[in-house]
Amino acid sequence: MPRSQIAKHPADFPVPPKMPDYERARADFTWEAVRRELTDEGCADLNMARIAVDRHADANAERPALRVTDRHFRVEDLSYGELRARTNGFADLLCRLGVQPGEVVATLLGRIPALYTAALGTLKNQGLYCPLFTAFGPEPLRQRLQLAGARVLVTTLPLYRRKIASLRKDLPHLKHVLLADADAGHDALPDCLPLEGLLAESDREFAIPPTAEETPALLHFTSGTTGQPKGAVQSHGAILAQYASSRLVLDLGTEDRFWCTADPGWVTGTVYGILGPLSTGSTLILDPEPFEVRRWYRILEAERVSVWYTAPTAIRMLMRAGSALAREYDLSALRLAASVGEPLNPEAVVWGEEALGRPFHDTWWQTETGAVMIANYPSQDIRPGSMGRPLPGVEAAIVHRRGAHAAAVPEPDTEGELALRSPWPSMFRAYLGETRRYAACFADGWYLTGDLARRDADGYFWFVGRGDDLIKTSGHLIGPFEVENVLMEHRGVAEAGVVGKPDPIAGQVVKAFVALRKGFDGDEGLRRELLGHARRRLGAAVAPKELEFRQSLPKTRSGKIMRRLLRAEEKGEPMGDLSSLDDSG
Ligand code: 6R9
Repeated sequence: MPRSQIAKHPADFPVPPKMPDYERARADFTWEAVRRELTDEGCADLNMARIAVDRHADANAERPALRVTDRHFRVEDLSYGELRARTNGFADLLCRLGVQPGEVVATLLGRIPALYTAALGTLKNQGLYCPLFTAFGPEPLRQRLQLAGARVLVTTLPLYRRKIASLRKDLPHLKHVLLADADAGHDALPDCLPLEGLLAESDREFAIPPTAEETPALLHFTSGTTGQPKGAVQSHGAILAQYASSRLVLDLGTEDRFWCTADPGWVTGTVYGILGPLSTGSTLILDPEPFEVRRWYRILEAERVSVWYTAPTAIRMLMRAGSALAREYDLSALRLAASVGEPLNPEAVVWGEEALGRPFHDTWWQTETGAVMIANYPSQDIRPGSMGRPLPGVEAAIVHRRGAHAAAVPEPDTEGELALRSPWPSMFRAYLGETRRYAACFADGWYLTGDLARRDADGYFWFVGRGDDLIKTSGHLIGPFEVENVLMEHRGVAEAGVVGKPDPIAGQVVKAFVALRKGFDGDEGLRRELLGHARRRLGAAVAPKELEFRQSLPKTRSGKIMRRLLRAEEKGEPMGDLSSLDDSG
């Protein structure tokens, strides 16, 4: 692993960097100080939406909060004052619809203003905000909406027709579907309501009920290796870590134009696509269009993006298009580029420096951690290939598990499981309805992340791999179990095993191995049929890209499919002697 460093550029910081001395910042840091900074004297109200929106609207209502581009690069600004009014309107609407605090409001939306209105308005009404991914097919959506017991869904007419309408009968809890694109006063469908029309009738004032730090706020589904998806719940107090990391990791402030390219259906889309950056008073650049190399460079240039948060898959696609293309654009406004979601190879860090004039700063976190926990800070030297060092206020370690115990390994450069000392403000407070599964994530005061890593002698962490079977494809976490279940629905399938196959652009692609029942032929027609079935049920983002037939799949003595062996085979590693393996795989 390269140990070279990319030195920071002092001239890049016209404003002094937020953390000139890392060790000192760690020593001086307290969450209490962050709490004091964000709340009024003597008032412990920690409502996320108040901190993200109203606090800034009160100071300067005119400052742009959202800058929305359209397909033709025309832009429209929405000020903090307008966002306050719209989110008040949404909270008022929820009240009028009889939606109670604690009930789940889900969104199935791209990056359009309605998303921000619904997310922040829900938080003002103390609802639980649950984003869903628009590239999911009906099956993952049904499962998540059911598990969440969602009361309200905000979506668009085409998404409703394609993915939700047929599920409605399976969702008795879902009382209201609000369509963001239906005309005011015009009921697009009999069982849906027009969002904009109702907002126009709503009160633009809303008294946010006093919100305690532990009031539940966010619900993000993340995949498990077995069983149903897990609903990780964060409370309003998570805003402390989301704000602190937006300042220290992303260096954000009121002068910044910040672009987070993450899809709003995943945790990064909520935490750094909405809450963290707004809490610093910066302006969010929103592009509802899909990835396209030239389009992205044009946005960076035209919108004078100063801080950019993106993912390795996108960076690799930009790299493939070449650095000459990047240099055609004026990216002089860009002072910080950061990455998250998958391992960032050292070449990508260096390429950023060459092509964009800025190296990529890697950052690490998970749905469960609620905010960045480990990072290469803008004010510090980057160690290419390393995830960086823990956020001040957070203690990270490499631990070894023994039975129900976990012990920190003091020696540097030892591989083990990455663990974080519990708790911190944005730590998940529950897996919805699954106390045991939640408790199993903790041992001896540590939250166990499931990732394997090393820590070097200087305290930098290096990602080694996942300790489980989950697949990261284009930065999205996919559970093999969900995919296997859908393949098993087909009458020809006897066994299915799903793994991540290494891919130069997406990091991993979803690959299925299938053993057929007697009487079925593993020919091209059936292969296509199965891939088509999976795509219809799961959506393009989750369905396997490749499918291979096998006579049988490797199993443990108790009959569990050993994905680890299928994975090793994909990497060209020897399968070893199957007979000697037991259930520990
Ligand atoms: C924010 C997010 C979490 C998993 C995590 C790890 C992988 C995230 C990474 C990284 C290597 C990084 N991951 N950041 N791996 N280097 N900088 O992605 O949340 O979808 O829950 O995924 O992603 O395996 O455990 P989530």
